[in-house]
Amino acid sequence: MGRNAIIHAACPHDCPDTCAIRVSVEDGTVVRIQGDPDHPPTHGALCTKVARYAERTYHPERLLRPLRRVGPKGAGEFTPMGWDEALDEIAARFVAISRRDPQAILPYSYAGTMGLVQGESVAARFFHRLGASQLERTICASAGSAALNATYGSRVGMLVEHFEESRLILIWGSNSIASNLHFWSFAQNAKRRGAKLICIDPRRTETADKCHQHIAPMPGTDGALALGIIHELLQHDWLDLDYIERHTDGWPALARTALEWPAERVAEVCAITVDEVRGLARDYGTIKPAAIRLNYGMQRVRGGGSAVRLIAALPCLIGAWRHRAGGLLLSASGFAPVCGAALERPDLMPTPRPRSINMSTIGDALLHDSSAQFGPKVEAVVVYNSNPVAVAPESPKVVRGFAREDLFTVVLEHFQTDTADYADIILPATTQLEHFDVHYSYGHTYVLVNEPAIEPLGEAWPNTAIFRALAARMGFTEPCFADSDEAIGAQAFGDSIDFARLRREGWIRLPVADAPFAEGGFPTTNGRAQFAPEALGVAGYLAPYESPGSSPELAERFPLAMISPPARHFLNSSFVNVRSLRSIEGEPLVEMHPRDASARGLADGQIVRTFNDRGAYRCRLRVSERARPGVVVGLGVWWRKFGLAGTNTNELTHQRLTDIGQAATFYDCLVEVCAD
Ligand SMILES: Nc1nc2c(c(=O)[nH]1)N[C@H]1C(S)=C(S)[C@@H](COP(=O)(O)OP(=O)(O)OC[C@H]3O[C@@H](n4cnc5c(=O)[nH]c(N)nc54)[C@H](O)[C@@H]3O)O[C@H]1N2
Ligand SMILES: Nc1nc2c(c(=O)[nH]1)N[C@H]1C(S)=C(S)[C@@H](COP(=O)(O)OP(=O)(O)OC[C@H]3O[C@@H](n4cnc5c(=O)[nH]c(N)nc54)[C@H](O)[C@@H]3O)O[C@H]1N2
Ligand code: SF4
Ligand SMILES: [Mo]
Repeated sequence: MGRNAIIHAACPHDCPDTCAIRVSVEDGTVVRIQGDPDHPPTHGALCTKVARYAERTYHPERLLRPLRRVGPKGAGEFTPMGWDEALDEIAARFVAISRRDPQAILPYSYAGTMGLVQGESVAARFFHRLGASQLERTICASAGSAALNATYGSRVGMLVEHFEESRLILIWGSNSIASNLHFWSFAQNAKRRGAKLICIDPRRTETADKCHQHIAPMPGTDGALALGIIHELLQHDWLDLDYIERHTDGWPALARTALEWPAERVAEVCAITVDEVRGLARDYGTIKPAAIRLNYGMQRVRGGGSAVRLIAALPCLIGAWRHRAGGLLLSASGFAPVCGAALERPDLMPTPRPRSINMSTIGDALLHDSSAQFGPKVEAVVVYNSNPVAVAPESPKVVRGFAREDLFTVVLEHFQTDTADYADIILPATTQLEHFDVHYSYGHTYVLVNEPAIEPLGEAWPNTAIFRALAARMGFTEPCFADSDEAIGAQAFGDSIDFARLRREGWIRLPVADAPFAEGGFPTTNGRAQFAPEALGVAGYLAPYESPGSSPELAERFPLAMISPPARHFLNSSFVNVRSLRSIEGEPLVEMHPRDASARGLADGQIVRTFNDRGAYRCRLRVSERARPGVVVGLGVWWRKFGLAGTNTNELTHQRLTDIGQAATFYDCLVEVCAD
């Protein structure tokens, strides 16, 4: 930090790009935020959102003092209080609850910052030492992660830089221009060099517009499409039998399953044409090198884990991994040498281990009474780096849970989010410009440092400082509670990274081979990719919970499938309150295909009611061919308070979990739409 300086920073957001940033400071104020031109994946460019990060940090509505609730829960009425008073009160409540059972205290956090220091370091140590309930962090990626771990042994894949040499790129379940912009630059370079780009997405996104072909299956049917591709690969001898034999296990069983999926059956399940299935398989079987940019959009459905397993088999079947520009990338996070145990100190937990609560079913958890099976009723929640009232599924229940008068809620935040409205005490947290952190990425293979550029604004504290102060008040004397943020940053990667060099240079490339699986060597127990791992058996197609095939009675009443993917100018529910970005996104909308709109007598621009048995959501209708027939799209996790009726799309989603990985199934959701 300096009055005038250029600082090495990193983007903290939950985005695969994890950009390296240069922050220019003049007179102790941030004057410019730029992408680092030397960092290959960032290549000097930031997205529109984070280019405005200073606007977010200096936002007039930043929370800059601790606050105590004075109105009813949810009303958002607070009065300032001092730090000592706030921390004393929280500690006193925790001591009282812990005497009964510390598992009645629940941390709730996700990836508001992806930083290893301001994420789960001191916070995790604190809750482990306290014996609080564990949180299963499943709201985003755990289905795909579990599937990759099962198939490849870890979350590993192609290096993002190599996509520019691919000849065929399948962009599968991802709107790269919105949510993975720096991958998109490499894909565009490939396109300029003659590669074919195919986008597989129920919505015609801005990414689909720029690909050579767009295939729009119904949500949750990707597993069937993958089986259809495998079927064609078999029929046409487009397999790399040598690679299969030497580097995979379980092919005969997978082949038997795929034989049951001729293109006609696949086309019917996915609601696409037979030619689309056959053409896709032909391209995949014959254009080399072929790369798949798989993303998390396609795994937020009941069969999301199985679908990722099937798609992860594809590059093994054609030997795409032999070339550095072939293979698949869903996540590269398994390459990062993160010392989780040193950061989080699970050894501080009591035995037996406290129970775990799945964050994707927080609504049910908060409404659960004590029972032998569940354990104690949740009496206190500490929310940090997350906005569950807006982002968690089935918000009618989440809201009822957070509105409980007998629940003590503490929220560490930058802004008065929908969740902060339900807090008893709000603690003001620092932003990325004000604190130290270190980062890895799930979309590239570099680690980065984030040096603080400016002093904390107002009375904001880093998450770490807040949990350190609470630990002291609870009488936790373990030396790890005295570690500074920089010391924790050094522990994060242990000896794998030269920490002094990281701080000097800003980022370091991890030593990952160019074509890491050209000769097999997957990080499984025997080095082979596993198509039918013992615990999981053969992957097959699993229909969504809610679809005409699997729940015909429901589909009769609610015939439209709703998906609610990210908005380009928000980052989940972050940035929704940044005026310049909100004005680009406009207002909450649902998109509907003209055919579905005219069948309902609905017109573009009118206010509609989207509903199912769980709730109703009012917003403006956009009639658009971006939505395929049978699908409605509600972009973005809007703050509920910006919605017409104080709700967002999660009013309609449910809390059922994926087949593997116990993840949320946001895009597995039937609705009907009518005039309001
Ligand atoms: N601008 C921006 N960037 C973001 C985010 C954001 O909110 N805004 N969020 C960040 C986070 S937390 C994450 S996890 C990633 C998510 O990033 P991705 O996983 O790449 O997700 P999206 O880009 O939203 O792409 C999801 C796409 O999948 C499509 N989709 C929905 N259901 C299905 C399906 O069943 N099958 C197929 N094939 N496609 C489907 C949607 O229409 C959407 O276009 O992005 C990160 N980046
Ligand atoms: N309907 C629907 N719902 C979804 C999704 C969807 O596609 N559709 N996407 C899902 C996905 S993929 C995800 S990842 C989740 C994301 O859900 P969350 O992880 O809750 O992400 P955000 O909504 O960005 O909220 C993060 C909050 O953390 C705060 N924050 C940021 N940095 C810090 C910090 O350093 N300290 C503290 N104390 N706070 C900080 C921000 O101000 C912000 O309010 O949402 C999920 N919800
Ligand atoms: S949100 Fe993603 S693209 Fe934007 S600056 Fe951050 S890492 Fe880069
Ligand atoms: Mo996510």
